[in-house]
Amino acid sequence: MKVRFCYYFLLAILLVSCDRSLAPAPHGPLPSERQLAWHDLEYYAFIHFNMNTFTNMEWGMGDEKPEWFNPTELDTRQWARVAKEAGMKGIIITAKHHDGFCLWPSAYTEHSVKNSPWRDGNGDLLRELSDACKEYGLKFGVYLSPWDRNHADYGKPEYLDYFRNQLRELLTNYGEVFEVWFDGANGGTGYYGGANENRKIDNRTYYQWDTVFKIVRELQPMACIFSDGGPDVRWVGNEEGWARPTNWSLLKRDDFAPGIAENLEHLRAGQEDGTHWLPAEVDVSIRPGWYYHPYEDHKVKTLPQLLDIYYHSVGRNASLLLNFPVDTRGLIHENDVNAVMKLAEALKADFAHDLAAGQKISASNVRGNSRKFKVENMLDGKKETYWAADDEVTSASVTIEFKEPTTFNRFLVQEYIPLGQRVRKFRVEALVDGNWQTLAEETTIGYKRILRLPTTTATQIRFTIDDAKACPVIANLQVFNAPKVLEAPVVRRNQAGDVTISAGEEGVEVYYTTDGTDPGTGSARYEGPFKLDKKGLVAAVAVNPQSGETGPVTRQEFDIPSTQWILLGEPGKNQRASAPFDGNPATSLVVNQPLPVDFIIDLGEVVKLKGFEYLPDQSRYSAGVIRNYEISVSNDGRNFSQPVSSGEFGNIANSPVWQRITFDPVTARMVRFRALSVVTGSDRAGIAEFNILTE
Ligand code: FUL
Repeated sequence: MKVRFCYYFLLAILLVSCDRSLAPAPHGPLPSERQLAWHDLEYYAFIHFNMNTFTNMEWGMGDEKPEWFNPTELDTRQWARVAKEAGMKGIIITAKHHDGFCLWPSAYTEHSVKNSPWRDGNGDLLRELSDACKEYGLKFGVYLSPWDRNHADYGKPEYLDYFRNQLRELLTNYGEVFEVWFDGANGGTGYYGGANENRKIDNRTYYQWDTVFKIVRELQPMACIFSDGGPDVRWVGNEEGWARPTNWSLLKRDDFAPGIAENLEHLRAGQEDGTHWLPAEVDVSIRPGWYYHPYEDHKVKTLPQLLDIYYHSVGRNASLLLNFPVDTRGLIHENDVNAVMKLAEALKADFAHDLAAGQKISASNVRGNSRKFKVENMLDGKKETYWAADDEVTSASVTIEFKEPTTFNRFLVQEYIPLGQRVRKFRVEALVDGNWQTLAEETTIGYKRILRLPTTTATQIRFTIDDAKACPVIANLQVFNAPKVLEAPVVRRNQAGDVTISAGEEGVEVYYTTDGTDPGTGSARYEGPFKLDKKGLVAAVAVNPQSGETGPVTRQEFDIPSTQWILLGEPGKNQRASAPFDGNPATSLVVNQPLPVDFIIDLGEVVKLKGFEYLPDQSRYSAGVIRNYEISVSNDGRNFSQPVSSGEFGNIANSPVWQRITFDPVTARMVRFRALSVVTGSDRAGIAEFNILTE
């Protein structure tokens, strides 16, 4: 009996030790509980709102007066509503930026809202925002700039107490904080309590980061700490809105420190052999600047740009921290609201219907043939269940068989990251008319990877992991058919008279007319540039070839082409002399000459002029924006008429958009566009585009 018992006991032990249904062992650095919670957020808002909003700056010097901070309609509930409706999960606010002004009545400085006229000095913006976040079910996070250009002690050990005290205030008084944001900009010129000097610090040692991190852990154990090198969330190495397609949530963390971003490439792609779990956060503003500037009201990112940002961040194993530069009223500007809502709608449509759900799925290997790790786990919508392969298997295929031919263009896959990031290389293929076609060959997956694929109709889809650091563990797989983005096409004509039309989305067809009629699928289909060497109107529309759906129509008028035009005189000697006539708003001619500056254009023929159009430089910090102008004409380029038009481009500093001026018709061959003055902050005159209007 005893022998028998021993026999069964040993057999049981043997079976358990061979039981392939045991979960795979974790591989490599693993995410902490707080990092796992953070991964789930994916998309949240940044708000840059502080003293810079009122000084129209990006970085204040620290000598600003608290009285200047005076929002007239501040409403943090509007911010929270917008973030919530946009599908975001939280808000991080610039509690203190580099200029040192505090949005909360800190007990440790006078440089705060308590000395501002806002709410008669009784306001606490962090209180209002944290309350609004609670009301709307959003997480709340704080940006506390280590660099403080206001504080007299910055650079000395005394400042560290101040900094830590402020951190304690932020982490004690406003409920749960999900992320603490430490920016990398550190040390330099500043006001520093009136010293007005340049103070350099050693980023690695000055702040004694370990002590700072301990405070965060003590007061907010679930808060993730962001900086160039974490320790919980890393900067992605650019502020343009993208991570690399290969993106490991791993980094050799000890090689990095806040403010020391020596190797941007590693921040962008992570490190396969990283020593710590350190996922990337993509921070980017919905406008060119982080802070509000009225002159950027027309520079809010477009839907195609925002979609690219989403797919290049959330779609590449990073989170997306999208910034709203709240305006001087204290509201998210209407243009920004429209843009982010368009993005929300588009994302909703992209992921509306999972085509993989409920389909037949099989795998080349299932761990221990166990039900626990069955391949169907990838389709069950639960993040705790996953498909896993046997330990020795580092390449495997999963095939989905559709009940009927199915059209798709998005592929979404997620590793089960509590066990580590494993996949090095994978591929997606489709069975189209009986033949396997490769749609994508990619590298890492991580928490989430979303591929934008060419629209394909197939009976099967095959996901193959070609290489992994350890057996694959995949939690989720989804397939979608995202509708085409049908934006109003951009129609341009270059100096040669060639018209190009772009719809900003692959796989969309464009139709156009040149006779003023409405464009549609019955009109000419745009296949490439075409000539328009006279006055004309191009009307264009984008069409989804699958559904026949059409987008908004663009109607672009063109006057006589600039083919013969020559810029005479000094500005004409500049190499970019053709930039004002090249039909490309992204190129400009900016002239380094004292005002007034004359731009004399020989049109090459005598025309009847009745006006002109001017577009100033469109780069982030618009250069040479002309405010006051004068137009004269001539037939020989030497003797010019009295001005046929002169005046001011109203509000051009704040709104550097197309200006259209008309005047009584006059016949001439030469036009002199004289820049009399430029907007404040500019000492040069420039032109991105110049058109004339003829009778
Ligand atoms: C940068 C800062 O210097 C900017 O002003 C902004 O706050 C951005 C998010 O981080 O490095």
